[in-house]
Amino acid sequence: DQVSCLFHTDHHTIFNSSAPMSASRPQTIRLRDYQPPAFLVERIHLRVDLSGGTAQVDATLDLHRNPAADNDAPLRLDAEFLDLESLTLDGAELEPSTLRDEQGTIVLHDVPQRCRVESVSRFDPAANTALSGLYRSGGMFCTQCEAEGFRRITPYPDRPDVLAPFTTTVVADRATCPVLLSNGDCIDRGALDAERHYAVWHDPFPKPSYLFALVAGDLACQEATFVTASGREVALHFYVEPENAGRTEHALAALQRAMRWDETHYGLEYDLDTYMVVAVGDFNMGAMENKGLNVFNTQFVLASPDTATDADYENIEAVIGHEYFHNWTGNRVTCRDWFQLSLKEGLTVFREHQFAEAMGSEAVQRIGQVRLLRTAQFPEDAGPMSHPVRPDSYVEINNFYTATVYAKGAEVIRMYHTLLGDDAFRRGVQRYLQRHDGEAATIEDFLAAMEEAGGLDLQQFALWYTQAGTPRIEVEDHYDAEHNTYTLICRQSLPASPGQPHKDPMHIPLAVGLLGRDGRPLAARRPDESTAHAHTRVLELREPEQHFVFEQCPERPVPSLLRGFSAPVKLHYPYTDDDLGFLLAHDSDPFARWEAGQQLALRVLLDEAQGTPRPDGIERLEEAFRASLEAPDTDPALVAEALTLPGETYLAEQMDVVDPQAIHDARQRVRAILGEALEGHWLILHSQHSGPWHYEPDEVARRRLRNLALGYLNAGSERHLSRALEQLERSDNLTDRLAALAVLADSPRAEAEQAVDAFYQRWSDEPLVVDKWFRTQALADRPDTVYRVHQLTEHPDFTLDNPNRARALLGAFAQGNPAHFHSPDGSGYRLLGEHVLRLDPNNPQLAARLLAPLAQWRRYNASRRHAMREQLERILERDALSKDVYEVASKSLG
Ligand code: 0A1
Ligand code: ZN
Repeated sequence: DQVSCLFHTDHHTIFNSSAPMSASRPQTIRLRDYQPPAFLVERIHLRVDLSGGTAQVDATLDLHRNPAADNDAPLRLDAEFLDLESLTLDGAELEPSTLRDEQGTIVLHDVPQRCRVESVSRFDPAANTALSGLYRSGGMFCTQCEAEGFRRITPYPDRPDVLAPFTTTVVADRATCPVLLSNGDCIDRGALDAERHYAVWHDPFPKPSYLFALVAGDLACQEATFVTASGREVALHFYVEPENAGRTEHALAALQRAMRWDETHYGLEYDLDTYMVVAVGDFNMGAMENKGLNVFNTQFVLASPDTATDADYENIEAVIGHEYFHNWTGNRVTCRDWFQLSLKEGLTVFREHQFAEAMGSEAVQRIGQVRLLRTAQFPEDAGPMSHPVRPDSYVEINNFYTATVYAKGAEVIRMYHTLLGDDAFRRGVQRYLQRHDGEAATIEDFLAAMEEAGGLDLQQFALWYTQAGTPRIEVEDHYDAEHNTYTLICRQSLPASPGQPHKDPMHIPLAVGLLGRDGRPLAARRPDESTAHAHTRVLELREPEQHFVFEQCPERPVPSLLRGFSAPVKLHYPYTDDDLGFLLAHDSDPFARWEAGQQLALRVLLDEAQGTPRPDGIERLEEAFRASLEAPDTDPALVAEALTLPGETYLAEQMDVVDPQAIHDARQRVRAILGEALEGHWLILHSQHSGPWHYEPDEVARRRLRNLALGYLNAGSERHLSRALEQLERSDNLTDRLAALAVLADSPRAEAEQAVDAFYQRWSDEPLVVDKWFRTQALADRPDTVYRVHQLTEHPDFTLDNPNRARALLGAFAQGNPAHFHSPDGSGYRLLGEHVLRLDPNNPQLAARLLAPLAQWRRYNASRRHAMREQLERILERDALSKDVYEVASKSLG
């Protein structure tokens, strides 16, 4: 089985604490049990020899007792899947097998105040299919240590509150691994013998083990420099496998922009002499912020017009920025424990969002952020895995790298920004970083810095970290014509969530504006204001019900509520269709304008899905679309957003019992109607050829509009299929080719099927393009989609060993194609269940992520519920299930 084939065992001790659970229930880790580490690491020296069949790791740790911990607490060294050849304490050999607790951790009692631990371990990187710790990807060796991968490399107090300077010697064969990298700066390199060479890296910044990285392989490097604000020159090195040379230009330029932005916006400079980025084909997540040596999923770094779409180019800039911004928010100041994950992730995602808003269109960025929050985070927050931004317990921390911790966490940071204003917020961040530089901090530390910088009491605001679920705000209003007063009545509530039956009222910033009958902003005066004004106001909700009075209000206004999406809530106000049309036409807040259009479309789509279509609704939507299509001087990117109907997942969010097929059919019908009614417009849009491909905001928006047009033209009819065939044939870039491929993948016509095959033949040497080919078919709408996805799992290029490939087919199908995943015969669920079970022994992290859609079973009708549960039960019956999958499956059923 998988566990034993990971290791070559003889007389040595194998630590496999993360081995699949057997009969015993896995342990729950709780925030309230936090204890400071008994020992701190003064320095660590590693020697990692990759030249043999297995990796050999020699580690020397200099330790001392932590004055902040219990005096008699033992020294704990985490270790997993290691073949431990020797372990010594101040030179005396220990027998590790007698020192392990149930978790496999080495527990040493009666250790001197200061001591040295030396160890020699071995493992086989090529057998490490979990992609956690040190593993092989293609021809290279690389590492992934967050959250708890370092213990799979060497015995160590593998927790984020133990920080140490690392010195790492990497040894490997020169022929296969000419490039040897680790964190910090290279201080020595040379030959060991005829075959082997070495490099010594030193990272002076004390860091937790999760930020350790090592890479060895035959890699091409693109180099550039960056001169910091204070005049230091930083070398930027991008490493890729040779076939990807020439595809790092975009990422490199994005890095330079991110470095400059962090200097100008936050006054934060880079701190080492080199910044390295390595692109890896097998990676569980997007990228990793290892100190000075980021490791990236190829998908988020390699860009060329033939292999990356406009969306990929945009994501690359965002992820490059995200990992760079971690250098301060995450690395210089890290997290005390994993419950504080959002301390680094929420803050860094927010900084990434600010960067994207500064580089492009603020409104378009905001719309994208809100779309993602509503489709990925809101359902999570309403389901069985719902947890607060700071969870208070977990079984497997890898399951908590979630939309809640990341995206809702970023919204929480945005609310501080809204409450404090940009200047005070910036000062708060700087204060937090200065005060905790070189430390492992908590969310309370951040909140305290913000309170001081803003001169605010944020104790109630802190509930955003501890209460799960999406708050609901009901707004009513009242106009008193006699006294010219207008009142907004706001009621907030928060649904119960697992372990949290009762909730307290939250502190919620609600940005509002008032519009007059002429469509212009309407001035009014709040009782605490000296004069009336018409600007956006931030109302602060703190009570279950609050009345906000506006005086000197000359007429009954139309309220514009939750401008800029000022809080991650669901807001309800009894707008009429006329009100929404009015806001769509006149609101000065571009986000609110878009939102009014979406709400209008949502009504039409829901009526349609519930079998009560309203012709006047469709007509209104058509008018709104026409107005967008004909609007002069509107940012084309905003027009594209306005012409994109709410997605099926967001529609599902609005239904008590979700009917994925009805939602899909309704959306398709409405698309077909709009396609036909506005055919002339779509034809014009689609035939507006731009010149050769160029990644530039206006061009990107134009391509998006062209491809939207192509989609509408082919919705519900095949009249314009030839346009898709021709576009696929003639385009010079992947964005346009994929848009055409998506249309063709839905068609049963022979020429369409041939084109889909030909696309594969043409691009079969490009893994990232082949991923898209799988994804496009997983998202296709055909009577036999489930069967086709099943067949694709048997395609020679399909493998569960590569996370990008597994996600492209199975992740896209289960999350992005609800109508077919939820096929009434349960075939979609069975397909997913089977592959989760197949994947679990090899890559439990990925298996647990793919499983997530089944957790939502309560939202569906009885027969679907039954069939979904059946798969969860089937999974739970498996012996030796990973902690990862066990936690998701058992919490889903529980
Ligand atoms: N810290 C990274 C995300 C990440 C998390 C876990 C990983 O392996 C289990 C890998 C990457 C980030 O936020 O970019
Ligand atoms: Zn991050």
